[in-house]
Amino acid sequence: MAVSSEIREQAARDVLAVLPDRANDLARLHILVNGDEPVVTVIGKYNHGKSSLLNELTGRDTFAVSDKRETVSLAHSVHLGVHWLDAPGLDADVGTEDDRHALQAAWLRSDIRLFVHAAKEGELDTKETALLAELSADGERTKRQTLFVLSQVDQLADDHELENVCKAIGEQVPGTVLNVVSSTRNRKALEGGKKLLLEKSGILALRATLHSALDRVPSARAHELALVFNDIREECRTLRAAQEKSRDVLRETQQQQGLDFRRGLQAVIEKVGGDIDAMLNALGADHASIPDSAKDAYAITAGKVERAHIQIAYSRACIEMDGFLAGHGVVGLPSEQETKARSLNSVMIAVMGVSVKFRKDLRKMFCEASGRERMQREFTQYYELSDDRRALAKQIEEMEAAIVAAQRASAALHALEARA
Ligand SMILES: Nc1nc2c(ncn2[C@@H]2O[C@H](COP(=O)(O)OP(=O)(O)O)[C@@H](O)[C@H]2O)c(=O)[nH]1
Ligand SMILES: [Mg+2]
Repeated sequence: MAVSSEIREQAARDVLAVLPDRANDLARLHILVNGDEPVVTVIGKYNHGKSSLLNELTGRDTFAVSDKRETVSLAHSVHLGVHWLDAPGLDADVGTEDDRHALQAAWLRSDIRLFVHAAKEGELDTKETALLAELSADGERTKRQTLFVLSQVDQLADDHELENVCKAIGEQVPGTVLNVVSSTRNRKALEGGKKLLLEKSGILALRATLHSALDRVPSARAHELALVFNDIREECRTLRAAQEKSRDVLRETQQQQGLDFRRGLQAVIEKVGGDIDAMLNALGADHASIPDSAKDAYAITAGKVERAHIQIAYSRACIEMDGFLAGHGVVGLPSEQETKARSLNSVMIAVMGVSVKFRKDLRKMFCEASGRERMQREFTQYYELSDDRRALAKQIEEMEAAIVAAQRASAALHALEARA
């Protein structure tokens, strides 16, 4: 059943947003979900007879044959219910960026790969053996099939030489069935009506093998479809589990830090309050309100002593609290509250003001519950607005957005799978 393109595109977008490395798998899913004709592609080096082979297999001269490198991008033809794809050669020395794209596309789209190697070249080179290993590993996973075609065998002197080549290759890729063919012989036999030569060309036998391979394509595709869905689903799930764990750890950190701050602040406020209380209790009569006269300008008066005491006690308390706040990253005002007067842009000044003159003000601020609660509340507010705390909150927010994206990917995949 064909799946609507909106569902496919949505799935691709949502999954790629969280799993960008799955682009190829998603492209493959598109093909599998669409259920188009089975795709047979040739793969191998330049001039090994790939295009000729496709022409002989289809019985039509669709694909360009040449001594020069010819197939630059993907050439394709649908014939007898099969989609035939001619890919460029995989020689790195002459390959271009376009070639690589074409090869990738051929790899992606193929259900059956005909790996073509010209007999006169003898053994496989390292590039070919590497590719075969890759094809075989992919085949194990996806059940996509690779048939080895030993081509242009008419170019060998005799059967003995053919045997030697087959033996050498057999040692390189043990257990591989070699489909021995000659496109030239096939063409000649057809043109000359030579039945024996036709048999000897190996094309008929290869066609039969290919036929059986094509019969296995539907079950292979079903296997691959389930496999790719499964892989992506699992990866989404793993990703989400990791994201949720990270978010939980971040939240826990956020909570613990907040708790530590509030407790620490409370302890500091209690301590400075206690110190001030003790200091005030130790003082004698309050002289703050006795005015100094002009004659006292250079004299130490009781009023001046009183004010000095208050100022020192206040400064000490502020320094102690400031030390605690700085240790928790609470120093400057958040940028949106800053004023032009730089010296006023500190949290301490914003909460405490610049000075205190009287005992009753000190007591109100540091010793009474309402004063302490105010400090606790206001410093905690600034703490939450500090850079580190905001960064942490932002991290949590981003992680939550990532979790939502992963959930969306899972849902989109599910929708696609339900309709596949
Ligand atoms: N002798 C011989 N030549 C072949 C055979 N198949 C292809 N060729 C020639 O090998 C050259 C390359 O063939 P082509 O199919 O274009 O190879 P491709 O580059 O792998 O697609 C051409 O000159 C073909 O005529 C074959 O079976 N026998
Ligand atoms: Mg070609």
